[in-house]
Amino acid sequence: MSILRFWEGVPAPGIHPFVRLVMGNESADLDSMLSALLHAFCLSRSSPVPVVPVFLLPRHEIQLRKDALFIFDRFRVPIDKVWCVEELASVSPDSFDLVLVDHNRMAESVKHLESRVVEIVDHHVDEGLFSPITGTKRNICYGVGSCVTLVAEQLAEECKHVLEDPVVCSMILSTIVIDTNGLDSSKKVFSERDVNQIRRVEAFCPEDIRFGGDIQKLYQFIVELRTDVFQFSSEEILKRDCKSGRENGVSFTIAAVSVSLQSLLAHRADFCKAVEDWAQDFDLGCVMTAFNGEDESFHRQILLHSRSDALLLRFVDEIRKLDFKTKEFGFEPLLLPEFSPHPKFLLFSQTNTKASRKQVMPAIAAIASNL
Ligand SMILES: [Mn+2]
Repeated sequence: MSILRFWEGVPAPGIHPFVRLVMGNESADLDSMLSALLHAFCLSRSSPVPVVPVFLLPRHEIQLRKDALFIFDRFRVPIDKVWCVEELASVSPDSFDLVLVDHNRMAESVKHLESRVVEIVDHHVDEGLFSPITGTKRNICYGVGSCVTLVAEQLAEECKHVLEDPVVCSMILSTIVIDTNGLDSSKKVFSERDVNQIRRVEAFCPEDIRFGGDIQKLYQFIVELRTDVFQFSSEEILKRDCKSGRENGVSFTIAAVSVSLQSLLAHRADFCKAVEDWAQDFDLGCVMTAFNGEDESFHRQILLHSRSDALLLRFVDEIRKLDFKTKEFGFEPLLLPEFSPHPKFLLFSQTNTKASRKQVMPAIAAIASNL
């Protein structure tokens, strides 16, 4: 069966007494969405029950992800068939089991479904949860740039022919290119395995995706889709790629944004207010930016916010102590003419531009657990 036909045939909730769900993480970024779409197909070939890809976001928020929308439109992916949080909420937990892709810790919103998890494919640090899941059912490889790389490796073993399908190959290529910042090891942590998958699929991609084999051109093309946020509200920009957690009663939420703090603060008078509203249910809100500056060099920044000045100071103190010890992030106070100092917001530039949320979030979780 072709992969498009598989997606067309994904059943609506309630049609079958039991299904297997393949769900990406709550940021619902390109990697999570495409890992769910591709891995669901891979599993469907040997599954006794129907397999359903799930995007962990409200359906209307798909519109905020222009990189993913480009791929869905370009290849006519029937995303109306994919389940989102609405469909997930409409079925009883005992009518499905769950495969996690691109995460190995459940988001707070779906924590009650933990007992349904039967398999994990992920490239984040293994947090040691779901300990009964072992062996081939626990494919967690930290250091690989993209979860799609792990999914592609499995496709290569189990249904090699789809790795010549232009839709499948284009999805794999564009995701790995984005997750490795165009194979630039000064900007992202990735591995040889990502490079191998790019080399395997690129020849099968149509020319408007391949860009003549120029990985940087494809990277720039997708980055432009991601950074084209001008028609979005500040709230939408914060919600577009967001993850949250809770440790020891301290909750935090972390947005990844692909434009600079300077430009957000200069062009959006409401930006700080939007951060306060977005993070109001959390003890700590972080906005991580990653962007090319006017000099074309790559930068990362972090804005930390808390309603509680005292908590914010304690938190910053701890993260700077950790950073001083490990040199992992290289946080330095960031002074911007666009921003007047405010006790509830602290801004830093991150001189180690390799460390993304994949590295920063576990550090934040570790600090929260000791506060
Ligand atoms: Mn990922």
